[in-house]
Amino acid sequence: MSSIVKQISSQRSKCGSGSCSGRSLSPAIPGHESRDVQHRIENHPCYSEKAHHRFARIHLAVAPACNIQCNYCNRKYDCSNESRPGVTSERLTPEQALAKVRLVQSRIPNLAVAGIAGPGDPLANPEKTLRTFELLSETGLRLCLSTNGLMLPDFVPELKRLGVDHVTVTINAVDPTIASKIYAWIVFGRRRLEGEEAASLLIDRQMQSLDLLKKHDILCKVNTVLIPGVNDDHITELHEKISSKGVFIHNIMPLISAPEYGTYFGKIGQRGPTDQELESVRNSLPGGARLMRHCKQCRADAVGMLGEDRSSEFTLQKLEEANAASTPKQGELLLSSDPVLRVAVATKDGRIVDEHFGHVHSFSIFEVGASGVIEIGRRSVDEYCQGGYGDEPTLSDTLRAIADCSAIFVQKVGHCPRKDMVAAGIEPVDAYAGKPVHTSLMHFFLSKQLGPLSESARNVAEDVSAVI
Ligand code: CLF
Ligand code: SF4
Repeated sequence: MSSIVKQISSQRSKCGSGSCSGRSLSPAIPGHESRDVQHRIENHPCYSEKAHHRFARIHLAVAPACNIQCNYCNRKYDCSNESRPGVTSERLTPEQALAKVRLVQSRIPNLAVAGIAGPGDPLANPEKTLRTFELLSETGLRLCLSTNGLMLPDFVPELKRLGVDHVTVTINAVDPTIASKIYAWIVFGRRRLEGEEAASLLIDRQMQSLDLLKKHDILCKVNTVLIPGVNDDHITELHEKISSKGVFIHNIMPLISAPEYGTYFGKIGQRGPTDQELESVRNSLPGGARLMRHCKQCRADAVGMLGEDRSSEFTLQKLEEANAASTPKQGELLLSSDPVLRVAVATKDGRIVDEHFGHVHSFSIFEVGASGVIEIGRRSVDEYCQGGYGDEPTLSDTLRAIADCSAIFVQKVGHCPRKDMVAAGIEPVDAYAGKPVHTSLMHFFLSKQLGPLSESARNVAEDVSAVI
């Protein structure tokens, strides 16, 4: 039994269940973001419309509980703030979530983002959510969170520490009278509050959240559920308020309501907006945060590109079957007969090729093949640059430490070490300086292997090339 399968089995038996800087982040003109922001959204399918044609995301359903009751939500189903009503997800433990991500990474090479968006509110389940992000830090994926914002002020610094760079807060009103028509109750500090008292507290906490996200330089998206006759005349005020707090992008989503979903709004016959009403509200907004128009209201265990649903390919049962069939050793790709390249990458955080060869203290070692990219470990080396000159014995030791790699990705490398690398059979590559590690590795691999690969792989290569 593989270690992954053992992990899953033991978790099952336990739970028994099977679903920088204070810079301004708000671009005055969409499409003219700073290089830093551009880099942070270029492979996030929700924050960049361009990226949603090229990159996939996975949602990890590790958070079952919620601390508020939205009138458009039925607790039998997933959090409607990031999910269509009426679909349920398999709950995962954090360890199962990591195993699932590993499998998906091996099958969907353009996977770029891992998000936690339910099925309840991630921060009403802080242990599971934070533990999952901790485990995911080794995957090289962008980490994303979606929350109602009630508990967010307590966790922003921790989320930043864990590498969560994108946070969505669902805010449906900034006026307590209007909000009290949308939320039945909230639970805060062991107290259950209702009406305008509950709505005021929730809004205060959401506004605090936006300030803290800006302070900690985390990109923020606000989701708003458009509810005709309830908050449709209030969207401009809401949009101006959140824009003034540095929110990057605003996603105004239609209420999806039907009696069979069993929600309060469904029962009282509250309708959702027509396409024309939705567009009219979006088009009436003044400048400020850019607008997201490509949301697919995906489910809390969504996998793949936005708008495609591959979650059924990655259920817990499929995960167990795949691992039983392949029994991969740690560090091996699932399809061991595939050609595989091993590459040493100079990267500080495992995500970006951002270190000068002369300053590296450890290399991340990756294997890349047709079935995906996987990090197999880190190798420590001594710093080659000794303040103006390179230390030759250190260079020899470094090249020995990565002798099994066919290439080395660096931000920059000098002429002398470059010659020695080539002589040692290791290709120095600085073409991906400042680029995402996983995408760059896949682009490098596909460029080398294009001939023997299938048409679909060539399509992936073209997609990846477009953003490199
Ligand atoms: Fe998921 Fe949400 Fe992150 Fe995207 S979804 S947690 S920001 S990675 Fe995206 Fe799906 Fe719309 Fe959400 S299309 S429902 S906006
Ligand atoms: Fe439902 Fe999400 Fe609202 Fe909680 S925050 S009540 S899970 S829609």
